[in-house]
Amino acid sequence: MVKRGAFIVIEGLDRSGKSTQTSLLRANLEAAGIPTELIKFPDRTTAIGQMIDSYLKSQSDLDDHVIHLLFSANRWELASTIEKLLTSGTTVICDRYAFSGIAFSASKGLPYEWCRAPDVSLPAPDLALFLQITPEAAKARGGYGEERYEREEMQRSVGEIFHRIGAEIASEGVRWVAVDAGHERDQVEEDIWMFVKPLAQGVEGPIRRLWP
Ligand code: FDM
Ligand code: MG
Repeated sequence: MVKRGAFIVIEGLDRSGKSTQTSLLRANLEAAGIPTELIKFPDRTTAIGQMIDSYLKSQSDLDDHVIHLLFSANRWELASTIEKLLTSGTTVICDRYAFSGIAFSASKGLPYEWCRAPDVSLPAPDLALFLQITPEAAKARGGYGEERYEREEMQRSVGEIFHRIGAEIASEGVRWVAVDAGHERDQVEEDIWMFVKPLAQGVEGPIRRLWP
């Protein structure tokens, strides 16, 4: 049976080391000879992505429902690209995905079920890694930036909703693994590699869909 590429999602709070670790993971996969593509959500380069960027920088204001739908639309813009890559045998790493979509919008008070709806039938990851860090440790790493949502209270409630998502999707059959991101960079890199390595040679079976 021909194998397809693995779909790996990395989630976490701000300052949890997502960008560093997604780059290290890509380098490790490439060093192992695995064709790999790294996609970051939001993808701020598209027309929708530019609206999201302007909102995050507080250069524009949008209704909470509207920005939620734009984040989801931004994933839909890339969904067929992700599918093509996976089918052609490329491993895809996403830095944030639909789980961030729910965690951040539900933190603002939008109903959890409503937040899940627009992402129904997007490609589902074969593995979701959650980089776990306390808001205190994240803050100690140099503080949050200037963008919307980069505040301790917000990060705390986002973290709580991520836990709910993790429990829920694990019971639905998506592999959700929490990695302790409070460790040294090399240790976190090694822990992530331990989970990804078994998938690196490809995955059998069709691409699954959210929410399984
Ligand atoms: N974010 C990200 C959301 O609110 N919804 C989403 O669907 C996604 C993908 O955007 F605060 C939030 C999370 C974060 C902000 O993300 C920008 P980066 O990773 O800091 O660029
Ligand atoms: Mg950020």
